[in-house]
Amino acid sequence: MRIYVNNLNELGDNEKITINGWVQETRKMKNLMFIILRDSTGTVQITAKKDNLGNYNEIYDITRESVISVSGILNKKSVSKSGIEINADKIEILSYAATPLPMGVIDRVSVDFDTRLNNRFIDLRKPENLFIFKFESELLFGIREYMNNNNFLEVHTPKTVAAATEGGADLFRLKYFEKNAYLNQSPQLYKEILISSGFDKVFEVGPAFRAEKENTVRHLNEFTSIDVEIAFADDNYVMSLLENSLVYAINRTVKKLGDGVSEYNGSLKDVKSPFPRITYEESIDYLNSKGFKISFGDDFSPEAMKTLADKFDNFYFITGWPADLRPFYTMPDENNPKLTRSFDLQLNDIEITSGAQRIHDYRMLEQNFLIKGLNKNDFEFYEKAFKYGMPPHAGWGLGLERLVMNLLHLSNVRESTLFPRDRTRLSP
Ligand code: AMO
Repeated sequence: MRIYVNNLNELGDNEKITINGWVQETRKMKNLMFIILRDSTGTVQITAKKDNLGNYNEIYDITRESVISVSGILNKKSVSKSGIEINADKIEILSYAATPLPMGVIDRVSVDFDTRLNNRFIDLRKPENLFIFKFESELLFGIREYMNNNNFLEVHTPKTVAAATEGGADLFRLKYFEKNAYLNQSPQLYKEILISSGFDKVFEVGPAFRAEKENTVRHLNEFTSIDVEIAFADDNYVMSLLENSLVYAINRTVKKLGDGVSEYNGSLKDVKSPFPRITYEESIDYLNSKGFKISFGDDFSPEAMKTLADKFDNFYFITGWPADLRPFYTMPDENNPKLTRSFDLQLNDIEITSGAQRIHDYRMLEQNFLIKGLNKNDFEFYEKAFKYGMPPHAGWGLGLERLVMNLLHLSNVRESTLFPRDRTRLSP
């Protein structure tokens, strides 16, 4: 059993242990030195005495961020800050860190974001950055658990595809032997095909690619999409599923990670469903009452979204979007064909989910290809699945990085992306 820093409290005083990690800091006297060792769970002070260590001289010159393995005796009555230290009787150097470091891990001097991303391997050693991805992992686990408890099938659809999902623009093209192919923008068409296959409730977590040129704090060119599609469901049904799965996953994560979460967002423990709803048309009325000049059919600017967000504490839905602003597969509203049975879930001023009830009648779908100026031949593989028995269905797509960014109050979606892909960045 490996021992981690956060296990030390549970162990007995004077117990003999071995622990591994990075040399975060050293403080040296002549025959005595202190090493702050860091692992993925925290830091602990190592006391290294010349008398106890055959390789003391070597250890004395150890560089910051080198990797070591320490065996010694646990002292739980230490005068160090944490009250715990390890008196080393053996320190093995597993890997030397070169100097100077490209950037520090705990240094107070701040480096610019590009330097951080260029040296992401070391930037992620900062506990506060590691925490973002612990949070993401727990959150996603909670969503998966919720879906699993509700009999969803987790599926994996292709990312190299022949047709555009979300309309013609924003596609990364690639050569696929003799053919032209694209990186998929969304599993949309495939998750719908699986509904015709009788899979009933599917969900997928996978990469989605968008060749959007916008270089903003909320746009990535590759992001992680959590997608859901359900047979015999409408827009209201999948909105409930969305709010309930999010509340479940957030509560579970807050319970597991505790105070760490509060440091980023103190109000996360208060998130409750159902989330408030406002229609697109009500949003326009509200915004125009605040001095905006928005007409039916306009999308909302970032400034308008900020004003609207002030009306709500947390998550809220904007429902009933105009057909002109939604993709071809969106079900029109039977009471007003200019509108659709669609929604966005907002968190603060940022859209984190889009969803809708879908068209399931292939004649209606064909009509929509025409309206949207799409070539129906490109979608033959998709349309075919609608001709031989397609249930009514609905679903949504949720951007994982945007969700984490907003829940933890981060100012840039790149902070919640391990290795971001944006307009100018393709490495690391
Ligand atoms: P949409 O295109 O709105 O809908 O995408 C769904 C969600 O994915 C996230 N997202 C992004 N995140 C980071 N960078 C981007 N460039 C980016 N683009 C989208 C957002 C967004 O809300 N097929 C539909 C979903 C559906 O109806 O099921 C779709 O892809 O969080």
